[in-house]
Amino acid sequence: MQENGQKKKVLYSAVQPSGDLTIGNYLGAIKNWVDLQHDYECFYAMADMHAITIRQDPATLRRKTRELAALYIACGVDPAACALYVQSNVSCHAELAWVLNTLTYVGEMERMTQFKDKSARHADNINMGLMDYPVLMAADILLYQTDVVPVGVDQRQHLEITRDIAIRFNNRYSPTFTVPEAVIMQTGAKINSLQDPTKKMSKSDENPNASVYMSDDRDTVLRKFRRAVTDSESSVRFDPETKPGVSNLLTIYSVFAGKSIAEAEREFDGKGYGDFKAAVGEVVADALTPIRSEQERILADKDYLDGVLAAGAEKAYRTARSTLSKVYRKIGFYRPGK
Ligand code: ATP
Ligand code: LTN
Repeated sequence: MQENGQKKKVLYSAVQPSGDLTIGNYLGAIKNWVDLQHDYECFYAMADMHAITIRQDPATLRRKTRELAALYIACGVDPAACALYVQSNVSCHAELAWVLNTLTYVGEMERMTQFKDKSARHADNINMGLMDYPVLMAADILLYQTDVVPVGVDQRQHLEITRDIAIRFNNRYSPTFTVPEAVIMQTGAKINSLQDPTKKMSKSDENPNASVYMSDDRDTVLRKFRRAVTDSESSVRFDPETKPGVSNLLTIYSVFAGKSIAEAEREFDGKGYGDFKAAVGEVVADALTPIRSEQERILADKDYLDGVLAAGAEKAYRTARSTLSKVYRKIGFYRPGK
């Protein structure tokens, strides 16, 4: 409940526990979660069921899931205010996905950009799960009667199909699901690669110098920024068209330093790229160091972390099961004694 007695709106988001998170994931997703967590009723998941659509080593997946949970908390996600949980711990996700599959057409899934990209990158493993990825994502979101979903631009198409499926179900049966809205953040919505600044920074980039990972130590962060691709001029100016490298660095600097782009431009007026890149590296390293040590502290306290995840799953389950029971009733599944 809010102070004015109104029920808070529901916010849902998730990240896959595959690969190491980059500062792009942090600025595009987790940082926004922290900023929004007290204004909404929040559900934040580790999407391990989505992660297995690409082949994963079991021990690594388990470790990455815990590390991601600890990272969320280290970044400021408050487990007392939000339901922080592992997707596979709440069986309703798989159950609703099955039902929604019967309202989704194969042609719609074949047209999804991410499916086409990932099919090309993993041509030896184009499994049904990869194609069904958006339906599982729709189930995640719709189970919680979600109003808003903060994601990066790359997820916009999945949000559109989630809305279509919700509307389709509501029309075929009766109003059941809230139709969610995507919230795409402005600054930091897209952080680009340090090596090819026309391309998004991605945790699966093969060039380790292209991405700054949340787990990178100070020296690595400073080195990666020192090597970042810029241009042949020497003026620190924001102009994504003609100066993508410098503009990307200015964006990163402005969000980490909490300054506007204009302030950042003024600060580096007349300075060379060497000084500029060193300053960006410093501000990022200063922000990541305490997050990393906090993450290590949380990971060392297994009882605490397991307690948070068990409580999160229980809270999520209560809401999810209530939606799923309604769905089962509406589609005509028989329950003895009901
Ligand atoms: P992959 O490279 O494995 O596809 P990814 O780095 O794109 O992964 P996801 O797990 O697909 O990461 O995305 C998690 C969240 O982070 C999503 O909300 C996504 O939009 C956001 N995100 C990912 N990369 C960036 C980026 N470079 N800038 C801003 N947001 C990003
Ligand atoms: N596909 C998303 C992760 C994800 C998600 C969700 C995001 C799984 N389920 C529900 C928002 C809402 C990604 O970030 N790649």
